[in-house]
Amino acid sequence: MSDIAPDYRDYRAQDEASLPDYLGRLPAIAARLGGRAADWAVREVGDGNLNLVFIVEGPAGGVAVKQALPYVRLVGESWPLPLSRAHYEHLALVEQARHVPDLVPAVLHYEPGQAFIVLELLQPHIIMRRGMIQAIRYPRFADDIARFMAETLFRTSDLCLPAAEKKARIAAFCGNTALCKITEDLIFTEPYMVAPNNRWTSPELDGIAAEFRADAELKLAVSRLKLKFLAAPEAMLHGDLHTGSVMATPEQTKVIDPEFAFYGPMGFDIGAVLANLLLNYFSQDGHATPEAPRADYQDWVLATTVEVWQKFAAHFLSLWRSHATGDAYPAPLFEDASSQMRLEEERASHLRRLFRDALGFAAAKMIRRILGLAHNIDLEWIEDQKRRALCETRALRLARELMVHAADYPTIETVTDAARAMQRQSFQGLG
Ligand code: SR1
Ligand code: MG
Repeated sequence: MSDIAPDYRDYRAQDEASLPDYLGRLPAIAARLGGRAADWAVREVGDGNLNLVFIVEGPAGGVAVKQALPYVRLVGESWPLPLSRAHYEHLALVEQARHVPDLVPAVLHYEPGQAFIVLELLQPHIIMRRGMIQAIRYPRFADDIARFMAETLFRTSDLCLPAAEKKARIAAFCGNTALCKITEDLIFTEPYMVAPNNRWTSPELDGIAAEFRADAELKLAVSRLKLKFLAAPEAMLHGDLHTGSVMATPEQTKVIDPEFAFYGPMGFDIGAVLANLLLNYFSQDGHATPEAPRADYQDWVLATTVEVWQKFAAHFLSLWRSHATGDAYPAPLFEDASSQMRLEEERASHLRRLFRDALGFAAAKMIRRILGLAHNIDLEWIEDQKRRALCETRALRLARELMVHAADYPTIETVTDAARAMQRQSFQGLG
């Protein structure tokens, strides 16, 4: 593994006109598309915050091309961002494919100097967040995302890897500092201070935003989480594991976009999934109509939230029992029956700590999507501003509670019960 990012001297941002020529020079890609480059249909479809994404279709098939831009797309050229994020994304995709090849898109080609990756075209998958806004159910999701997290987190941790190998992998991702800095600022810092990037539903949320900025307990809790994010390289993280980083059909789940990958605390990825399910849960009230109520769908979202954690914990524990080949908890120390029993208790208590971390990170991710720069369309697409503010207030109130009192929520069911109770709350002037 190398941490040396490519040379970008010949980089040029592609557009719909230039891309076919470029791809035409790649024999395997040209064969996959079929016909002549001039006949390929190219659409730029990127709707994320950072990159260009093209869908290219020819007579024989299609591909997706993701290219990094030298700046943050959401903001523009005033916010430069290194092209090297494509290098880290590629490294992460390759690593993930070793453990869960069926849950990530196949990499068909990587062009280091152009910061682009050609990927299998996922059809008829859609971004799961968009599907959830339409109340589409994803019966495979809990199983799949639980396996994705358990496999990628366990197998890149000290529970599975020898120390020297683990350190080499940490080093390989060390240079992804600009992407980590986005997380450090936008998730753990700015929502709790006056910052030009922040925005929220105003004036309805002005009061709660000010309250959070003055809330010492909350700021200490989020700072503890930030320290963990900065200083706990437990495993290779996806780094941005929200429902916009999942392409799904009811039958299949694919995790995309690991450009924020680095070695960090496991709870960060798990918390991202829990947070985005909870945010969607609270947003449903804003999408419901008398003709199409969403209560049943909300039940599905919370049942899925419970399953995600439970299936993750079961899969992670089973890997730990069967594949503990790392330098942590050395096997010779735990050969006798009594030590083995204690080790099993230790595993359970480790999972309890991990759950607590995950709740804190989930809370931080809920708050940043409502008070920080980058919001979720689950909530943003609620047109009635007062209704949106009500959904957001419920999410913020639950998040504050989870972040400050994580220890009071020992099981995932206590969290979903609290979400249900919060969903019944009304707040003066909202709704
Ligand atoms: C400036 S980038 C904002 C957000 O977009 C990505 O999806 C990450 O979540 C990042 O924090
Ligand atoms: Mg992304």
